[in-house]
Amino acid sequence: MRFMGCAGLAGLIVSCALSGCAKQEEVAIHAPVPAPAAAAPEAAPASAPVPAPPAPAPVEEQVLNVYNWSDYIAEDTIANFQKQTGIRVRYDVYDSNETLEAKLLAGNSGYDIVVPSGPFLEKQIKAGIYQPLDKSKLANLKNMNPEVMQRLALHDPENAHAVNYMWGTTGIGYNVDKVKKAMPNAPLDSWHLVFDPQIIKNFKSCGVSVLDSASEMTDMVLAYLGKDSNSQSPEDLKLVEDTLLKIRPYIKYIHSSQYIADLASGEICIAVGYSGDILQARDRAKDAQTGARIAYSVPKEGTLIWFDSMVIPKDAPHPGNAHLFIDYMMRPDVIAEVSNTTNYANGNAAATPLVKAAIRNDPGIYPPPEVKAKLFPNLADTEEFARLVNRTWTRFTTGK
Ligand code: N2P
Repeated sequence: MRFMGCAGLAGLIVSCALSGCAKQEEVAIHAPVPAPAAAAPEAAPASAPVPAPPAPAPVEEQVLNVYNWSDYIAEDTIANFQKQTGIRVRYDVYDSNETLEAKLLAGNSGYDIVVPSGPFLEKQIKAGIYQPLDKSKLANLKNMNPEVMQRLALHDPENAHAVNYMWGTTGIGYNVDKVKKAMPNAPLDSWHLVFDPQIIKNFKSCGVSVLDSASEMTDMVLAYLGKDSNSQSPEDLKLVEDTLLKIRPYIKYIHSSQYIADLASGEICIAVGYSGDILQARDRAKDAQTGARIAYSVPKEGTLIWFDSMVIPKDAPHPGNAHLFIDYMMRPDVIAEVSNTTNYANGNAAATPLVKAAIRNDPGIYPPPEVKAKLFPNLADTEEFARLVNRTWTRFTTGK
């Protein structure tokens, strides 16, 4: 598991939930700020009844616990929030919705802000684990892009709980030279590149990775097979499973964040991954001068468009600070810098002029209408279908 650098955020409170080192640090940072001592009541004559002193207003400690995707924030986003508010931030990362969900369902996560994708958000809202936003505390909501808000309302009616953080697509990252060498006429614009066993076998030795994301991978194989990507049919799922098992021998690993470093270094030559992560690999390769030329492709059969949104768990210990953070993240200058660093599009219309032209005009990041037409949303599966998908995924990951 890679995380958005403990090093990159030096000086901040960054614990490492995914590597199991969060606990000790949590103890240190969760020491509550002592509430102001209530004024001692005047000594009263023994006979008179003593009125109970008014309860002091609850004081929220100056702490915020954020759980976000890895490689998904600018270097100084958190540091600036800390500086401007005096609120100390503990920032943990995950690289799959399944990891986030397991943590939330276990209860008492201690997180104030989490960032699920649409279909997971939808299920989790229905399960009642998030609190409605207090919009009177979110003055910057006016900056949000109405089209993105509308898309999000499919998962969160009336945008009652969630504010978009970033959005993007899932597609294919590849090393231009290595892929060409392994197969000069490789179908770079098609899911055939990874899901057709006769084609993917050409890349076994240069290395192929896919996301460890059962629901997304299933949707993409359905698109490859020409089926409805949101099909809930067990027969269609059987075809997905057959396809996955046939390509399994040619997959180097199944992981949702390692591919950034490995594409950049040349360790692998193809990754099914998230748009911005793949473009981060491209930039890292340039910066480190590894010589790897990385490109991102949205397959012509179509792919997923997803929206990741900030929400506040019902049991969040610091909901007031969480609202401050969401409002801060809706500042155009703040969120534009996140896009400029991560190569993901944001849902903030007022931020667009502040996003670098190279990013704003990159069709892999802000897809033009003809690409958008090929994108489909990842809708929540029924419980029954989700169970079957998980079974398929176990067979694929174990190769049996
Ligand atoms: C960031 C990946 C976020 C996209 N590394 C997944 N929805």
